[in-house]
Amino acid sequence: MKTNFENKNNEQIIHNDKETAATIAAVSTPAGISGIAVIRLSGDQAGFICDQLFQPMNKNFKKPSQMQAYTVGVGYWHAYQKKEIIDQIVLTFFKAPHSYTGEDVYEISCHGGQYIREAILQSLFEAGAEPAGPGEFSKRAFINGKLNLTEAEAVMDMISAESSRQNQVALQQLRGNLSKQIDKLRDQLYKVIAQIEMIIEFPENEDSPEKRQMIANRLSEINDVLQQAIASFTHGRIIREGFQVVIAGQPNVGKSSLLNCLLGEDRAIVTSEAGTTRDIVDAQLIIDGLSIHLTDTAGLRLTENIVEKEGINRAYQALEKADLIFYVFSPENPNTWQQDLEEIKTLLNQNKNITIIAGKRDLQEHQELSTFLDRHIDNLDILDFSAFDDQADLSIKKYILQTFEKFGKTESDAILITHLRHRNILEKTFSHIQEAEQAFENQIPLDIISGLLQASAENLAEITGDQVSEELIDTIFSEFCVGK
Ligand SMILES: Nc1nc2c(ncn2[C@@H]2O[C@H](COP(=O)(O)OP(=O)(O)O)[C@@H](O)[C@H]2O)c(=O)[nH]1
Ligand SMILES: [Mg+2]
Repeated sequence: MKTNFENKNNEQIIHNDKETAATIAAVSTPAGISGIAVIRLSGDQAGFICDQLFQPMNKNFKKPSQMQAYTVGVGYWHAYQKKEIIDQIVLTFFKAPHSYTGEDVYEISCHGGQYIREAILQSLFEAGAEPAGPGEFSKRAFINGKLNLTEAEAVMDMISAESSRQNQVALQQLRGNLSKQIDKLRDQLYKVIAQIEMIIEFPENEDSPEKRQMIANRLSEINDVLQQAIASFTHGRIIREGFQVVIAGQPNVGKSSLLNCLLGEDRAIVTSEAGTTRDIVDAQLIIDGLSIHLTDTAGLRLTENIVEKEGINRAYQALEKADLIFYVFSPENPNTWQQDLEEIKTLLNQNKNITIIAGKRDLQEHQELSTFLDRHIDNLDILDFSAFDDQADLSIKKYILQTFEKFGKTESDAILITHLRHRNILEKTFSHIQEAEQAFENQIPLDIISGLLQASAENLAEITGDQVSEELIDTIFSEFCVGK
């Protein structure tokens, strides 16, 4: 669709690109019945569209297009061409460029009924607005320089945050922490490039072993910071995505009882029959502001039952993604202990992080289990546990938190990476710089090295979106929800 309108200098602007030209609308609050809902409208035509549909309660109120910026108006919202009054609403006006998207934005706060929401949205479309795509408001904010990419990603993270730590890392990112650190690294790189360029231009004055050594030192300092940032992803990913704890072991050892105990509710079915849990049971737990994803699995045993077999396959899939595995032993099945050791060995070969739970501590035979484990297990933590002990959940929770704290903890002022996208870019930058360092050592011509460093700096800029392809922007924003 082509939209023609005039800008402030009365020049006719023809936008062929619907994405930047159209005035877009979407409901920004979730579906379902709520006290109020907010519908957002953004674009040059927003005021004109509202004029057709909004009737101020007070006759002395200005119409939407003439409202003072950052004020609200109360009034009636009409269907297109005044067919009916839909709702009594509050209209808020954010004037370009000081709005979320950088364009004129009107927010309609209406009553949160399904009919009202849909009818108001429909009226906006009939009056000339177009449906906003996923993340389109944020994408416009990015295009208009209101947010950079890391900040836009942080907005999404804040929306999906379930725990205070998730919220805190996202908030830091939204406040520009990461962007500033990345910009600083880029500045440092450009300074090195400038020094190299000086040597290329004025070799007789600028080239010296000392100067070359200084450049080599600078590059290795930059790469140290990059390496630390890459390593911080182990910690950062867990904060953003949650700590994955998977409970595994033979049937009937008390896995589901452990899950229930940690959750403080009877989530998974517990029976004395082996093979009760056949599917994966996922649950969420928040310990000290950290999101924990707990997974209870089917007991690992050979079985002919098709359903149980599938359950065991899923158990192995869950184990692959685990950050921490609680491998549960029970004093009641000494005949499977040896097999358990084999299972653990296999998991350890896959670099899994395992803690042994010596379960059913309340049983008399527990001592034998302890002796067996002490004899056969080294280098793994062994926790005694009984589902019938009131305080058991507290010590296990504390243990989970301590284990998480050990994961790649970084210094507080260091860069903390929480997105795989950022880590991949940092890794690429790191290897480019390493290549440049090598080339420098091997006396490769300086213009080649300068080119390599230039590429590294540009690569780094993909994190904040200062240098970024259209496709990447589309991919990132398409993961957002409609209305944001
Ligand atoms: N004595 C004792 N029995 C337990 C304990 N935990 C679980 N059980 C019992 O062991 C049986 C199997 O428990 P369940 O949690 O379903 O084990 P799962 O098959 O590994 O998930 C049930 O009869 C539970 O009541 C415990 O700590 N002590
Ligand atoms: Mg079970």
